[in-house]
Amino acid sequence: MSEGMGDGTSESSIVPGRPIERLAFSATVFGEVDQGVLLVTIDNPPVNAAATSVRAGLLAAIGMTIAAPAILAIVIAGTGKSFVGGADIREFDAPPAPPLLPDVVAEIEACSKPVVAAINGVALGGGLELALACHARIAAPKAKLGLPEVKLGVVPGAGGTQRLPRLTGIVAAIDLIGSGRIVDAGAAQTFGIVDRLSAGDLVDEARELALALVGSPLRRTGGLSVPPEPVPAVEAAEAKVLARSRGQSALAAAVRLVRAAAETPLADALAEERRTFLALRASPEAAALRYVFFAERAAGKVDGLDDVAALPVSTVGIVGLGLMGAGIAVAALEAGFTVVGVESTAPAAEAGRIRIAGLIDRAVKSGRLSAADGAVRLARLTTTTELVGLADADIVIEAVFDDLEVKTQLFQSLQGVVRPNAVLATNTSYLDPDGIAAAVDRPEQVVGLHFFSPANVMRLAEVVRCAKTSPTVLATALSVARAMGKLPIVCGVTEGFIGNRVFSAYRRAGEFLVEDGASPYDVDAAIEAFGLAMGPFAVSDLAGLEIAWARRKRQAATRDPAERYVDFADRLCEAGRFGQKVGRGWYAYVDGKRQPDPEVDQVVAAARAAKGIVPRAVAAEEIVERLVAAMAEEGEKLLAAGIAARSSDIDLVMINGYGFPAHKGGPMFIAEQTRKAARPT
Ligand code: 3H9
Repeated sequence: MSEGMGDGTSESSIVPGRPIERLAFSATVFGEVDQGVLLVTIDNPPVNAAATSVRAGLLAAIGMTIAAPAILAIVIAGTGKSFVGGADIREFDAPPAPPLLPDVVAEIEACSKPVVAAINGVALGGGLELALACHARIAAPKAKLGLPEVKLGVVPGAGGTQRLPRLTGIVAAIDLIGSGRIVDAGAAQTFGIVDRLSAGDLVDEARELALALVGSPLRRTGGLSVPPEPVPAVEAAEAKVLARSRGQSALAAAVRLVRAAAETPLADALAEERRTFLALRASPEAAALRYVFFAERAAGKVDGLDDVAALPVSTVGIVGLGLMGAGIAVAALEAGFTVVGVESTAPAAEAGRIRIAGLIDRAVKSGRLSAADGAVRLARLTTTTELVGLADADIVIEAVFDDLEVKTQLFQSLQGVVRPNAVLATNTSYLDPDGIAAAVDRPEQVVGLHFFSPANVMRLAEVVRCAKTSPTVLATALSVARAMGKLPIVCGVTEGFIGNRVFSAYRRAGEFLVEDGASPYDVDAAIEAFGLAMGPFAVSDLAGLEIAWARRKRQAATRDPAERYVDFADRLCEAGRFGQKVGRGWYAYVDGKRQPDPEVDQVVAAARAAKGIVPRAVAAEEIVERLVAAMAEEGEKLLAAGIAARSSDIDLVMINGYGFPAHKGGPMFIAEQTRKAARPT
């Protein structure tokens, strides 16, 4: 290998038609000339992020190509599963270091010789921007492409907002950049992002394509005009993105920049894109989203599982096909598992099958799934009333009524039916899974797998490591949850696990605020303006007030009399105000729409008066601060008790299970930022 890092090799060693030794343009970018084409390979594991050495290497490769008459064209490819996974996110906390990606991209586009991107795997963010600047793009069928920058609180910063719409049109670009969604190579071709899909050897085909372009005028994406589209379609695409923004700035900025592509000269629009990118990159919103990105990767690293392999799973048994069980079944079918659903009676089994088919049908009708794929999924489902139908299951997930006796009896019956190494997972929300495990002969096979409703949609799954759960069983539960598209978070045993414990503390804090003087409506409005989809009182109405009421009654005998206790929720339940399903709870529901109810204000006022509390005005900032602080305090208790492994796991639970806005980082993140800000510098 040449040691000539940074400048490749000397021109004299290049002989057309004959491969030469491997060149090193930098520590991560290598080259090889074959048939007059320089194949530039990016090798920067794990995802070939466009770190400084990659950018420097690419620039050196372009420089050498321009200077070497024997090189006719360039092909750029990545090693491993990635083309380029984007800018190096780890560099975002420091000032940008030259060479800058926009400059590298500009050099590629301006190159006098054809440059072809051979997109072998993921081409995301800056990786796709690099490809967009090439003169042609050929992708492996398994490649995935996208500009997911908004998910990190930024906009594409290396020309993506200007070059993508020149290929796809403004409407599609607003959709793709505004959602940050990733598409497969076939869809990318339909959008006009890639010119062709490789049918055989990607690099050979890219080389042929590059040679075919030699001598013809090059198609520079930045030089294309944006295809005209009807204004209403553009406005509709914009409105769709903005509706999802929940107070984030990156989405609106992305839309504004894409629209500018049709109206502003390229150089000016690129300068504006760069300014916007840099400003957003330094924003608290982007810092929070970067934290969330790395938090998700950290959550996958579970203590004690380093060298533990998951058991192979092909058949998933689900006992109980109500709303939760059906949602779990749909997610399992989507993951490719064979599913055996068990219900207690034939009509219930049939109702379960219809519910599952209905959910799949909804996905087909919305266009998210083809009818053929829907049929394939449904064909992998059987429903039965016999537990013996679970004899082949590798894992059984129970989603029956949340009652300890019902669940323990079920697990005892299951152990006589399933294979000795089958995993037994309970979806309990509040019961003690150790109690369930204690009732079976092989407690090491028992694990908690707590899904959130609707289970086919919600991304969170709490994976509960019981006292005796074996590492293999835990690894298997994690791998099944991941296959089902979930973000599994491991936690220990406590009532309500991570999420419901933190949520209860938050709801209690909401009630304290109301007792102090805020109205439930003030509390909901403040936290909704902060970014949660629904405040605690609206959520209680949706879930039904009677569940928490029953729990409070259970706990009454053991409650510390010195503990602050607010009883107006009890009064509401006594008045039959069980929430949305009965049309009255914290709110009144008129034609399905929630509205404040003076009767609730009266109940609250009476409760305050009984305690001699004179209500005071509570500002929205105080409401948000106290609600978030209550979550973080409960989180600290979970960490201290070893229920959660790291504070970022708690944030992920609240973001993915309870609608905490990801761009705020989570309650633990906010508490840490507040502590940092208070520390003397
Ligand atoms: C951008 O490009 C801005 C530009 O527009 C403008 C520039 C001027 N950087 O997810 P995995 C690490 S913004 C650094 O488990 P997978 C990750 O932390 C960027 N590190 O693998 C993990 O490390 P560890 C736009 C990165 O196979 C390891 O790689 N790009 C980056 O399931 C494996 O990650 C994106 O937003 C990165 N860009 O999925 C793409 N990406 O082993 C973000 C990953 O130490 N990345 N790492 O825990 C992804 O979506 C996925 O990682 C990917 C691979 C699909 C690439």
